[in-house]
Amino acid sequence: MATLRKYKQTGRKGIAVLLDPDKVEQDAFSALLDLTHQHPVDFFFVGGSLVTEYTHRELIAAIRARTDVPVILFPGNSLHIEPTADGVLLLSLISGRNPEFLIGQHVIAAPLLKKSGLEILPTGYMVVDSGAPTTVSYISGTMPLPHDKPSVAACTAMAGEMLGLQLMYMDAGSGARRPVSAEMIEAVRQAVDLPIVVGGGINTPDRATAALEAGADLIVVGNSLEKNPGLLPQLVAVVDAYR
Ligand code: 1GP
Repeated sequence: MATLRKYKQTGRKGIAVLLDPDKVEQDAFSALLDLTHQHPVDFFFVGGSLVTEYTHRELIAAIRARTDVPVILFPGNSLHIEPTADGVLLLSLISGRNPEFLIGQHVIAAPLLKKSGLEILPTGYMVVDSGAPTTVSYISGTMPLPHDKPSVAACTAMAGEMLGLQLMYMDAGSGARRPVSAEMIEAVRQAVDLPIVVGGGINTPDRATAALEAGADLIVVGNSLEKNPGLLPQLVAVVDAYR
């Protein structure tokens, strides 16, 4: 698997499509998978902070039936571990101060993960304020990083890198009105030498360009592609320009 860890080392940039098991709508999902044949994406992320239909296994099987793009779990908690994926973002919610999402869920998941054979990707997860409450902040009981405090994000990322985390994921939350700012991405880019993943509200080619220009290695797009799979070719074209 073209592991996500190598993105920074190789200078490669990429796009991951986030599929939330609760929101997958069959026609749009089929259209999206068809489009990825001509407009290849780097990863499918599967998950979300609150999932009510536990259909990860079926969703992964449906992806595998149509494409060989690696599938990475984006779990909201330890119940969302599905061994048929390729890897898992082991998220440590370092923007928050809730021990449950810094270590608690990890302890519960550890024996399952050890047996699973999944590639474990220790990830510093930073939720960034997007101007409105997000599901992830509410469910995790944490305050997001202030949108206009790049230095706080930079120090948080530095601490995460020193603790041994291997990726940084800055997320404005699914459907965010305001994505993570270029200033904040730039500050984190300067602060750490890790692959940087950015998501939340990236719903236009311009927003994708802004995140990549500022230093993101991988952008994550969910909501806008669920609503409009036809956006995929434009987003892939933006990423291709950096390949
Ligand atoms: C959310 O980063 C992801 O966790 C993707 O966000 O659904 O807004 O694209 P969107």
